[in-house]
Amino acid sequence: MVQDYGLFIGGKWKKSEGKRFETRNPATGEVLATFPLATKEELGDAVHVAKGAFEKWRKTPAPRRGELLLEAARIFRRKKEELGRIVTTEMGKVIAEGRGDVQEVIDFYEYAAGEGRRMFGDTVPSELPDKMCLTVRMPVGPAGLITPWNFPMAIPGWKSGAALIAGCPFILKPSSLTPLCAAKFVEVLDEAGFPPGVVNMLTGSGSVVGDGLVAHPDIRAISFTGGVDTGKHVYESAAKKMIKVGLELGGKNPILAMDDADLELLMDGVMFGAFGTAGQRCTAASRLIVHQKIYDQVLEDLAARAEKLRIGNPIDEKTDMGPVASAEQEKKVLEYIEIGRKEGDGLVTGGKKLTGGAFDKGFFIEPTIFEVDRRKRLALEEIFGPVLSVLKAKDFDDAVSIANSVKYGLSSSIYTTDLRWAFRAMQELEAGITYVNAPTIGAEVQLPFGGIKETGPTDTREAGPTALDEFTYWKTIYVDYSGRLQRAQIDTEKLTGG
Ligand code: TXE
Repeated sequence: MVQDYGLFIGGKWKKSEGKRFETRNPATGEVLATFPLATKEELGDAVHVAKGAFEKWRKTPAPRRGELLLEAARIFRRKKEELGRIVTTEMGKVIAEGRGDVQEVIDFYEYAAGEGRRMFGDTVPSELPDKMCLTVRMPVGPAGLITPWNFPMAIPGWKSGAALIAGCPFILKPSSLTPLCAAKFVEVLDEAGFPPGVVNMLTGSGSVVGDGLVAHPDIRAISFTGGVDTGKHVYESAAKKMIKVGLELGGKNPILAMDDADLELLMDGVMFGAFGTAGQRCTAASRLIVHQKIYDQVLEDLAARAEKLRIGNPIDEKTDMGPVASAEQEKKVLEYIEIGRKEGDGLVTGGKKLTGGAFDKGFFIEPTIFEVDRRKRLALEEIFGPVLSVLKAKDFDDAVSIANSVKYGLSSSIYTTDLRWAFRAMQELEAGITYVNAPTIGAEVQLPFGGIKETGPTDTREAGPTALDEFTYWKTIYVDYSGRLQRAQIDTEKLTGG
């Protein structure tokens, strides 16, 4: 049965005045649920409620906030299978990855809960006697979380976990491709017992709800994951309010394959990195930069491995790669394949939409590999689909220079058995993340996640201890218990006899 959802505001599902849209399974075309396009007024209501809840939530001791996060993690664990299947059904990643999406929420909520008993600041010596100086984190206020469809539980999990432990109520605005995942996500938080108004969700358009959140004067932080153009637009309008903005905008992540690499290990990594989630990860390995000495061998092995991948309904445990997430994604990826052909890139394998039988109902594209010249579009632009560009490098320096020649800087990787190359890659690859002998994907929640260049500003990082930076500001506190006026920079002279 297709359920018609409302908007989650102030701890309740509310009917919306807005028009409705459907969410579908990208493998079968089946309608899964319907959701409203929230109106401007409803956005105003949600922000009002979140602002009201902030007063109480920020005064709730952080360890107590952490207990609620732990309770939510426990429910996510209990419902992991059910939620993982919803991720797969609505977004199209294979079921093992659907479960992984939910596991990432469990991991991060558990991690963030612990932060409730840390959230360390500093105590710093004063230059004057009988005076104490310290720094504490303060919550910035209600936050807007704008999320994409490719990690429909994990990304809301990262953003909300950090906002909640910091003391910020939030309004989640999920991608219109995966609102059901967001609704199920919010249901868990509701069951965990967060106070009304702390957790809110509005489905709707980027222009009304997304833009509206960024522009609203009472929204004090925005955490956004999505495309570069939208991200830049969000950054500009948030700058007008001078609020905190976290942006994560994708990548064109390279794997460097040196001539001393373990080729079996490399192949396993490239297959998972390039074709996991049908290439629709911000950290997907979309470029393989290969040392000329092993280039021919690698190309041959790659084609053989890619052609063995089983494409099909992602809910089937045996499927290696599911569909891309939407008709739009399919169009975009097929356009890039066409660009590759037109620009004279050498098609190694794949290159077609899969048709016939069950394929006709979904958005299935063959795992595709091109040999690409370093100046061509397939070598430089994010495709966000199952398309791998292979480039030939003369040596290590050449490989690094190709790797660094794109506008993105999220993830990177090197396969080598030589420590010199491994350590130089750690130093020289322009990226927020570098893996050694592992593909470009596989972030763990206890470490910072984010990039440089047009992947996003370097002053915020999701996950890890830095996650708090998106939702807190530093307050510096001076406590003078001398009982007299003490003047910094002036009375200090007397103390040192100066
Ligand atoms: O992203 P959008 P889309 C890339 C990837 C993909 C492309 C487009 O290349 O093909 O972006 O995907 C909301 N103000 N990535 O269209 O539009 C929108 O409703 C505020 C990389 O899904 O950026 C959704 O909730 N918000 C990426 C979110 O922004 C607005 C993951 C992302 O949508 C808005 C996804 C506006 N004006 C896509 N307009 C990654 N970094 O991994 C839209 N939104």
